[in-house]
Order: sequence, then C-alpha cells, then structure tokens
Amino acid sequence: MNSPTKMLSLNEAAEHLGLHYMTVYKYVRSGKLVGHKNGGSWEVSLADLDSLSQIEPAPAGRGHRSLGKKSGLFLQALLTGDQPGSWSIVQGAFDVGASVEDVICEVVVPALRAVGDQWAHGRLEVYEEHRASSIVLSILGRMQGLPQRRGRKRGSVLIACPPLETHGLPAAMCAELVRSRGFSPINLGADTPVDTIVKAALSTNELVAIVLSTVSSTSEKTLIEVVKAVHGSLPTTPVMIGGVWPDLPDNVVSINGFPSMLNQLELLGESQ
Ligand code: B12
Repeated sequence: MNSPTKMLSLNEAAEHLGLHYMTVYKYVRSGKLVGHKNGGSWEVSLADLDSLSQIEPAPAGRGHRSLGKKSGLFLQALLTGDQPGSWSIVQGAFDVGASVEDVICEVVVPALRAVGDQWAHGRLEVYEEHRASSIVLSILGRMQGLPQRRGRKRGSVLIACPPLETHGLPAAMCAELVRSRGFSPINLGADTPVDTIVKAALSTNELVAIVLSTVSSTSEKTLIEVVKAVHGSLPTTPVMIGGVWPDLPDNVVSINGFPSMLNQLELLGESQ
C-alpha cells in the first residue's frame, strides 16, 4: 500500500528548504510549487518540495554533492530578494563542512551566472539583478566574521578592478577566498584608477601579488595599461589577471578560475 503523501505547512516547508517563509509563499503563488488549501492555509507535499530542491543540478564539483542543490535554492532566494534565506543556505553549506571556496565556487558563482543569463534573456528586471548583487555582497561581508585560519599571516594580496570595470563582486569574492587561505586581502573594489592601484601597491607591506579582477566583458586594453603601469613602478611584483586574455604581456600570471588563483598564491606564498 502506498504511504500517504506527507503535507507540510508553508512555515515547515520554509524550514525544510532553509528559506524564508515569503520565498516559499511566492513559489506557491507563482505556481513554481503546487500548493493545496487546507482550511484557510496553504500546504505543500514533501515530495514536491524534494523535487523542487533538485532543480539546477550540481556542477561537476569536488566533494559536496549537495552544493549544486544548494546553488539552485540560493538562486531562488536571490531572485525573490530573500536575504535571510540566502544566508541560511550558505550557513547550511558551512554546517555540512563546505569551505569558503566550495561555497563561493559551487553555490554563489553558478547562481550569479544564472542571474546574468536570465537578465540577458529578458527574464529578469534590472532591479532584480541589482537586488541579487547586493544580497551576495552582504553575504560576502558576513563571511568575514567566520572563524579565520590559524597560523602566521602569509602576506597581503592587493585586489582591484581595472578602470571602468564596475563588476566589483568578483573582487569581493577574491578577497574572501584569499582571506580563507591566511593571506590579508586589500580590496580596492570596482573601477579603480591605474595610479591608485600603483600607489596602493607601493604602500602595502609584504605584498605577495596584485590580482586584477575581471568578468567576461572587462576591457583587455585597459588590463594591459594597468599591467604596464604597475610593472613600471614595481617590476618584480606578480600581477595575476582573472580569465583568459590572448594579448596579455608574458610577465602576467593568467588565472583561469578562483581555484587556479588560490593555487598560484600558495606557490608565491611558499617562495617568499
Ligand atoms: C552581478 C552582475 C552585475 C551587477 C554588478 C554588481 C557588482 N557589484 O559586481 C550589475 C547589475 C551592476 C551589472 C551591470 C552590468 N553588467 Co553585469 N553581470 C553581473 C553578473 C550577473 C554576475 C557577475 C559576477 O560576479 N560573476 C561572478 C564571476 C566570478 O563569474 P564570471 O564572470 O562568469 O566568470 C568570469 C570570471 O570568473 C573570470 N575569471 C576567470 N578566472 C578568474 C580568476 C579571478 C581571480 C577573477 C577575479 C576572475 C576570473 O573569467 C570568467 C569568464 O570570463 C554577470 C553574469 C556572469 N556570468 O557572471 C553579468 C555580466 C558580467 N554583466 C554583463 C553586462 C552586459 C553588464 C552591463 C554592461 C549591463 C548594462 N547594459 O548596463 C552593466 C555594466 C555597466 C558598466 N558601466 O560597467 C554581461 C557581460 C556580457 C559581455 N561579455 O559583454 C554579463 C556576463 C551578463 C550577461 N549574461 O550578459 N552586472
């Protein structure tokens, strides 16, 4: 005999998914989740909840198989502007042993890419993308309060977006990744003038490297200008640039992906 379908109230469903009540309510109102009226209240079936949380399957990843599922939930929370729910998904990932790197690379970045794709296909309003970005920024801020790696500090990493690059989020992600490995990040953020990057580098003690933060639309010409200016004043300081750019000078370390950035920094940290 089939066991009867277990029904949950929206509060119970929100707790089950680690989301805010309003997020689950919006799922029901928008038809994303089938709701059933029981008296005056909505209920949803546990089976439907479990299939909802399997949307957005895991990217090929290392270890934490549940993180792809969390990325899907995180995306839904971002899209509904559910800040507490977004943090509770991230917190849940830390609770099952995920690292800052796992969370950023396997939960946050795939969700942001999906936000970008949905915006590009006209399925998201600009305000929804801005709201999602500001939630991610607040989450990265909360990560600063996590217990820090013990042991001696491993030097500083200067992070900046080149002039005109307004996508500051990857730079903020770099800062938390670098911090999680025991380096001290100095993040100058979006659209940083070239001479400011050079001045900041000259005044930083124990500078291990400069990371120029990019997205796919960053101007390569501007990146080259920054590299020239930095190497004019600090010829031996390693400059790392995120992404694959065909025309960069040979003395630049090209880093394809955050794990590659961390590996390169580990090598530089050891050689100092
Ligand atoms: C959030 C966001 C915004 C926010 C920025 C908030 C902030 N403070 O950063 C807002 C809403 C403001 C915004 C604005 C714009 N955005 Co926007 N944005 C995004 C979004 C959704 C996420 C960016 C992000 O943080 N990604 C996380 C990074 C880590 O992932 P990634 O970019 O996919 O990966 C690259 C990097 O990882 C890099 N990389 C590789 N290795 C390494 C290593 C390191 C260390 C680093 C740092 C990087 C790196 O290479 C990867 C591939 O290129 C992306 C979508 C996306 N796919 O990313 C669009 C996206 C970058 N934006 C885009 C566009 C077009 C814009 C606007 C021009 C839109 C407009 N017409 O107004 C404006 C820019 C205005 C301006 N004057 O500059 C496009 C760029 C398309 C292109 N190639 O030309 C994207 C890809 C969206 C899309 N699918 O079309 N955006």
